[in-house]
Amino acid sequence: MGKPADNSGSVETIAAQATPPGLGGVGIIRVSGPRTRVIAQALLGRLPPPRHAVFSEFRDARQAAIDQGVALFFPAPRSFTGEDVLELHGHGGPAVMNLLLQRVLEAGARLARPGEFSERAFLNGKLDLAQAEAVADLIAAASDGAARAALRSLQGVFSQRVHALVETLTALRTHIEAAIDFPEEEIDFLADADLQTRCRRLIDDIASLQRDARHGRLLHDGLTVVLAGPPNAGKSSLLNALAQQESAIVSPTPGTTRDVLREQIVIDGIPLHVLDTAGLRDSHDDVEREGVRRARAAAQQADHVLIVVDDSAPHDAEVQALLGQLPAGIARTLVRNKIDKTGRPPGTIGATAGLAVSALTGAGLDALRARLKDCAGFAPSETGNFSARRRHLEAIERARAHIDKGLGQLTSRQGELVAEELRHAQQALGEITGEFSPDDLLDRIFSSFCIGK
Ligand SMILES: Nc1nc2c(ncn2[C@@H]2O[C@H](COP(=O)(O)OP(=O)(O)OP(=O)(O)O)[C@@H](O)[C@H]2O)c(=O)[nH]1
Ligand SMILES: [Mg+2]
Repeated sequence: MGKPADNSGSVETIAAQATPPGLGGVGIIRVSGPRTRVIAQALLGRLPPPRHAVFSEFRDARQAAIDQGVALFFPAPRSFTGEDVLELHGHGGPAVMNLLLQRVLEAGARLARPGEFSERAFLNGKLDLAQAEAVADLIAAASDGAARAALRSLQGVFSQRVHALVETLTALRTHIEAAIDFPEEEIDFLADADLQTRCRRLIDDIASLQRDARHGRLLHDGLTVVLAGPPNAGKSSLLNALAQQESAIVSPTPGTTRDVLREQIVIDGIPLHVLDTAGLRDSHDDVEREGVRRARAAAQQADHVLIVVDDSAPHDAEVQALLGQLPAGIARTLVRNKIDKTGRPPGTIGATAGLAVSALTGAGLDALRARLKDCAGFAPSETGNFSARRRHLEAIERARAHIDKGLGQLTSRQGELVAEELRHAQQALGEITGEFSPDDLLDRIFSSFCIGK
């Protein structure tokens, strides 16, 4: 964690337009840092009382009015950044906003870098890292669900879950470390039934956090769906049918698609990235071989793989091979296409949970859309979601791997190794909230924000 920025004389005062550029009824310039009061004096002729809207002229260096509007002063530490903050609400035109910003810079501020306000809020302990990211995610949210989830993360729902898990981990570690300090009792300690119960709870808790975070990430990023399967099965036709446009080339020649093609589709407000790939087969053609390699790589990265087969042709060997290569965590659905040829009824097929469709006639596509939506775990009435990012998921995955490894060592009574793994798990979780954060991580996160955030 960084030190409070306002304790150091070297902290610069930053300013930026907080509202989007362009024309608007109101435009806001935000200022934060130790020179905020001086700047307020210079432009307004006085310091507004804390947290009270004051109508005022905003004046240039020669005391001529640039604009008039509302000024708001938030003294440290009760502000978004934790520093002195001034907001000038003027008229939202590019020329007037530019004049006002130039005047603030001339009075002692410098232009803020992208995300710098949020970064200061984080460094001053106003928000943790996951919450700061939620600010950006709330602003960028493309759907109602994503916005609601981001707000819940901003309010700390995600962070609290992480903290609770870190607390459980700490308690467990303390217990195990105590056992290590008394080696003659270690065996008994580690065999303790209570300890076993706590370990199981820890595993359950991290699994549930991982599930919810995955869901939160999907709300934010959308679901990546990969169409894979043997050549000529109708993958490209399905992409076109789902996207409702002729994006991919369709032809009766097997091996038509070589590059990975990507289309964004929206189902009930949920963004899906659908990827069409080359048909999987052994080929002597270099280009096609590269296409097949890319197809396999895309399937490995998917949230959901649609294994598309031609219902009128044998396909078991290819399907088994593809299934064998998919990592366990990736959802998959067998899609039997071309049922217009076989006469199979559209929709869900018995207990095998496959789906029967025809890209040609559109039969069964509604069921396919519904399946994709269900698999994403989206329920319109759900209220418990929080937003999460890929970075958070990776941290949770790492933590889970350490926990699994550590608890595995518990059975062989290796207390020190267990404690070490739990410490790593704790550190991985700490990266989510920013308790442990490599410097470059902060740069990477905040530089992706917009200026003025
Ligand atoms: N009858 C019927 N033909 C289909 C259907 N879907 C695709 N086809 C035909 O099957 C052939 C192959 O379709 P594509 O969509 O190119 O198949 P693909 O899986 O992308 O093939 P590759 O890119 O070569 O791997 C084309 O002639 C399509 O018109 C369907 O539902 N019914
Ligand atoms: Mg194709």
